[in-house]
Amino acid sequence: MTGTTDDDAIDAADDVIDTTSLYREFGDDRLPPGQRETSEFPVLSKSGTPAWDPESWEFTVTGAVDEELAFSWEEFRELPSETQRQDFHCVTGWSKFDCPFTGVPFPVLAELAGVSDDAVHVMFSALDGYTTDLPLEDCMREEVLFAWGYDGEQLPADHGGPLRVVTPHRYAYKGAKWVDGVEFLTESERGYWERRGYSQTANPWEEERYS
Ligand SMILES: Nc1nc2c(c(=O)[nH]1)N[C@H]1C(S)=C(S)[C@@H](COP(=O)(O)O)O[C@H]1N2
Ligand SMILES: [Mo]
Repeated sequence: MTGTTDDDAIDAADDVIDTTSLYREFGDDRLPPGQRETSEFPVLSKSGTPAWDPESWEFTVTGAVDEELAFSWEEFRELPSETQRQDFHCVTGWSKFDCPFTGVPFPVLAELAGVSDDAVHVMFSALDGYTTDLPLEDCMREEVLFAWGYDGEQLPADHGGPLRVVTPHRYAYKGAKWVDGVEFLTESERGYWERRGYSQTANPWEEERYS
């Protein structure tokens, strides 16, 4: 992992870590059951693409941590980042293979904040009012990225730029676009789609679509 600035977003794509074999942990096939592969990258948002201001944007880490953290956009971009080739599985039935995302692995942020022993769950929040939740152990993986880059460019706004979460081991609604906060919880809570009947665990290889 190397520190990066906006200028070397493209250089960061040079060393790509292939995480596409993580499916072997969950099933025999790279394509989860009931999914079809697409080369498109559809946009799925509950409402429109929110505006953001790099001057006032703030990302916070709160809740059951030793030290709550707040980052400006400039500070966040100085965190150690890496580029991974990842698969992306939408609960509506499409999967996109080999997505090159660049960003900060979840465990890096967790380490900086110091996660409390009684933390068991995580809630992500976003600029459009979206929230999504995951068990802590499903977040503490190198493949869960706070991604600011896609295919060597800044992440497009429709796909969650400036910053989104990606969760290649879970359906993609677990990855909050326009993420601006992560809260560590001592009890499980439900996010936007989880309150509306979607699965809390969302494992594509078990077809955990609804709860
Ligand atoms: N903030 C926010 N994040 C979100 C959503 C949303 O509406 N708002 N939609 C989710 C859903 S249902 C999916 S499938 C993916 C879609 O990401 P994409 O638009 O880049 O394909 O983002 C997820 N993250
Ligand atoms: Mo989705």
